[in-house]
Amino acid sequence: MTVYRNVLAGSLLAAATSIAGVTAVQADTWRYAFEEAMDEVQGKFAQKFKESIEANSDHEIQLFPFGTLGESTDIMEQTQAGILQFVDQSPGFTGALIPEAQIFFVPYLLPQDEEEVAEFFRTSTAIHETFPKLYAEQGLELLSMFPEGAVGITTREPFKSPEDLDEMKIRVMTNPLLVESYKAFGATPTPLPTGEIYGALQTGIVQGQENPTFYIESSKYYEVNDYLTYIGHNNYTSAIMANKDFFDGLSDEDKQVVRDASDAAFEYILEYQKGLTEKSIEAIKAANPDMVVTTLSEEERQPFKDSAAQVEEAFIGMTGDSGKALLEQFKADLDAVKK
Ligand code: 6CS
Repeated sequence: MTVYRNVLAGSLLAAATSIAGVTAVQADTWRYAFEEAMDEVQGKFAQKFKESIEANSDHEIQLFPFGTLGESTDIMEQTQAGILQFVDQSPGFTGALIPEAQIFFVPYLLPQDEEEVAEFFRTSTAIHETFPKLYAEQGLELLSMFPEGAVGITTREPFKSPEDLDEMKIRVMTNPLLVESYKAFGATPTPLPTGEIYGALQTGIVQGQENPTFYIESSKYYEVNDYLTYIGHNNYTSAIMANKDFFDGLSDEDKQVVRDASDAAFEYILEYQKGLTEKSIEAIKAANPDMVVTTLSEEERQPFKDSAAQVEEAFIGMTGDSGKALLEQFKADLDAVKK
């Protein structure tokens, strides 16, 4: 009997070891880099994504915040090369790789209303069908595009009109359409990587920059600029994607785990941002009591709005028929979510 028990125990142990062995082979560590710090919007999204993947599979996610692996263009190259499995890169930078992604820089295209913005990202055919094909051509599986908040412009001197922006150098992300957009606003656009913004503002290489409010607060641009102006021209967009070969090689079950994690992080990040702009403005004012926060009136915005047509034309010039069709789809998707 004892012998029988020992044999049985031995074979159970062997079976358990083999199951453990199989599990160990399947449990991978996936690397995910993003363009912001852990406690900024992209970092919050990434942590939710990680939490969901790790709760629903044996895989582990290793997070690389801004600065740990280089600039935005570096983490994109590393993802395309398969060194990283996931990357969050804003169309502001992807626009240099996928010209159509620059659509997010046609001024006044996205609505101001946060719920409309959220619903657009949730339901848009352009986002869920057209863009995935364009990203796939670059070896990327697009998982989610999400908003990061209304874009504000910080400057050394106040402005209310395109004339006031004359001769002002404004730092922008490195894509040609954003350059066109700031030219149309009357300014002198200066494309620079993220890591150079603060120094450029401090030394006067540029006199201003644009970003969502939480980022202006966390990056402390209020230390070097005293004016924060909202002209209502845009909402900052970001996107998370996977290396396509890696994603295509996953089991159907793992693909679903990844998609579910991305959906969970999307809903979470919309909720997380409720009231964030207002909170950040308060924090900025507390840190720099000299900060003047201005929201231009409809009338004051009009000359900036008038420049949108010229930027739209430039977008079509850069992207041809593909961009034209995308723009039409984008507008139809936006119409569908207008309240
Ligand atoms: O302006 C930039 O370069 C940075 N802004 C934000 C909101 N996120 C990351 C990006 O690199």
